[in-house]
Amino acid sequence: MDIDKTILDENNLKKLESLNNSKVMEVIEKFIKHCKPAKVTVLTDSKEDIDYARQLAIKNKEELNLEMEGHTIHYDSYYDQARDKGNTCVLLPKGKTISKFINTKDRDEGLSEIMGIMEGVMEGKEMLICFYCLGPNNSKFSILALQMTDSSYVAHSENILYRPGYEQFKTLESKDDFFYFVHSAGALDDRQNSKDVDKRRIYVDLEENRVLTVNNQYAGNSVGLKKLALRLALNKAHQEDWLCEHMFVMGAHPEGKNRITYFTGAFPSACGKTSTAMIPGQTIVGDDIAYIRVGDDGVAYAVNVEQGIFGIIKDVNPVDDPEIYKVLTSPRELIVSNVLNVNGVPYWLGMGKDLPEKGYNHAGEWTKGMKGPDGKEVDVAHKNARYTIRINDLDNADAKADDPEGVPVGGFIYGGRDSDTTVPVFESLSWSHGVYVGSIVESETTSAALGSEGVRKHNPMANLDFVVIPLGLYIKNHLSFGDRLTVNPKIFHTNYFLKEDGKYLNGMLDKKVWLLWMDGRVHNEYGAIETPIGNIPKFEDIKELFKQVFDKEYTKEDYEQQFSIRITKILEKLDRMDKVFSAEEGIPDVFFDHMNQERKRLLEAKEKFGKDVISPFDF
Ligand code: SPV
Ligand code: MN
Repeated sequence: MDIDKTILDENNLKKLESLNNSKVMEVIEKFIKHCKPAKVTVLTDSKEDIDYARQLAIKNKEELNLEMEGHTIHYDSYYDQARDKGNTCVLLPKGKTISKFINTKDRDEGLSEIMGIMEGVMEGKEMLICFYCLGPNNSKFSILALQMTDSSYVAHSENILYRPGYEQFKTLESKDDFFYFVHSAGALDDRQNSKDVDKRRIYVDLEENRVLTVNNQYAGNSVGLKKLALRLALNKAHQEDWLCEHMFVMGAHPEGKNRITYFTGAFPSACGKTSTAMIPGQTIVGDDIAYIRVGDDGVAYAVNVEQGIFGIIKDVNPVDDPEIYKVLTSPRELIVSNVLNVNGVPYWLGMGKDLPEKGYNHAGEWTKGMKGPDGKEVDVAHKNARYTIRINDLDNADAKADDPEGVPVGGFIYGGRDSDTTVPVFESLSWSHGVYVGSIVESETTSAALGSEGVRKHNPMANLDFVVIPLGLYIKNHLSFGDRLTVNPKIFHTNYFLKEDGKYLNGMLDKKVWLLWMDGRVHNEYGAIETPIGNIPKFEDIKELFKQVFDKEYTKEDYEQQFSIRITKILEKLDRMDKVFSAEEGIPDVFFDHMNQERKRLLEAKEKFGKDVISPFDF
C-alpha cells in the first residue's frame, strides 16, 4: 500500500495485510489518500483494540466519563439529533427510478459532490479502521462490514452494537463480498461537534455496496452498520430472496406453558418497538433490525443483525421500563447521548424524578427556559436522546440471541402511532392479507427523524426510510417469501396509541396482554371475532389475560371502547393509502384486491348494523 509510514505504521499495515484481501486494501488506500488523515489506526477483535476506541473517545472529548463506572456521555450537535432524511440519498445510475418517497440522486453527480466534500476532510485527525459482522458470527445470515471513520464515538458505538468481524474477514471466500462505510464528522467546534452541518450528506451507493457519510455524528446518520447498512442489506435481500426488516426479534414466554414463541415486529421509530422487545417476563433477541430467511424445514428464521441496543432514553423509569432503568443505573460499559449532565450524573425526560434546572446538555450550558440557536425552548434533554448498551448485559437476553441458525418465527407484528382509527390488536386473515396490513402501516411522526411531529405518514412495514428498491418489488418479495414457507408466521397489527378525549385508552404495559393473546393465537388457543379488518380478540380472553397478568378488572366498556370498528376513520385511512399506492408503479394486484375487499366489507358492515362505530359485541 502506497501510504506514508508516518500515517500508517508497520504494525497497522500488518494488520491489514493479514486479511489477505485485495479489495480491502484497495478501498482503504483510496480513502486514506482522499480523506488525508494524519494517522490511521487499524482495530482487530482483540480486547486491547476494542478498548482503544473507547479510550480515544474520552481522550479527544467526543465522550466524557460519567460518575457511574463504565458510563460515558456523548453529544451530537444541536441540529443533528435524529436521522437526517433530507440529506440521505440513494445514488442511482441514469434512467433508474425507485419510488416517489425515496430521495435519489444521479450517481455520478452525487459521488462527485460527496467526494468533493470529503477531500481532505480528515486532515489533522485520526482515522479508525474497524471490521464487523452484521448478524451472528459464522452464520449464513451474516454480512461482513468495513468501517472507516474519524469519530472514535462511532467506532466505540459499533464495538458495543455489532459483533466483531476482523477474524471473520480472513475467511472471506468471495473476496469483495462485504459492505463498506466511510464516515467523517468533518470539522469540529470546541464542543467536538460537527461544524459544517449545512454540508451534511449521506449517500448510499448500491453499486459498490458502500455508504459515504459526512459532517454528522448522530448514530442514525454516522454509524455505518446501523441504518446505512440496513439500506444496502435490503437491496442484497431483494437480489437473494430473503427479507431484511426494520424489526425487533423477541421470545414470548406465556406463564405455565412450557414454550417459547418468537415474534418479529416492525414499528416506526419511537412507537414502542424497543419496549415491545423488552416486555417484562419475555426475552429479547434484538430490538431494531432482523434478517429473515426460509429454513430447510420451510420455517421462517430470524437473526438480530446487532448485538446491542441504541434505544431512546425518555420515559425510562422504574415503573414503565424497569429492565432498562436498572441497566442504565448500574455499572457497565454504556454510552448515553443528548441528555442533561450535572457533575457526572445524567438526567433525562420522564425518568420519574424531579429534574435539575441547570446543567449541560445538547445545547451546551443549559438553564431551564432557555432558547436554543433556533429560537425554540430547549428541554432538559432531547426527546430522541439515546443509550447504547450490549444485549448480553440484560437479564432478559434470549439464550439464542447469538445463535447462527437464528430463531423460528411464529408471528410478525406491525404497528404504528394512531390516535383514532385502529384497534389495539388484530390478526390478518392470511399471509397475503398480512402483507397488505404491513404495507399500509401509517403513523403519526415523532422526534426520531428530523422534521415536524404528529403528522400522519404511511410507512410500509415501518421500513420506508430504508427501502432502496421500488415499493412494489419490496411488497412482492414479502408475498413470495410467504409462498416459499410451509409454515407461515401469523401476521398481526397493534396500536398502542388509541386516544379518547386526549387520553390514552391503554397503559404502557398493556402490550403484554396483546402479546400473550397473539402467542395464544399462534398456538390456536384462543378464538377470535372476524371483523372487516381482520380477527380481533374475544372479550372473555382479554378479560382473563388482564386479570392474570395485572390482576386488573378489564370491563366490557374498556373492551367496547378499544375494539370498536370505526368505519369512517378506517375508510379515510384506506383512501389515503389508495392515493399513495396508486401513484406508485408496480404495486401487486393482490394489494389492491385486499384493499377493495376490505372497503367492501366495511361498507357492508356499516349498512348491516346501521352505524358508523360498530361494537365488537355486534359482530
Ligand atoms: C430508529 O430511529 O429507527 C432507530 C434509531 O432505531 S436510528 O439509529 O436513528 O435509526
Ligand atoms: Mn430503528
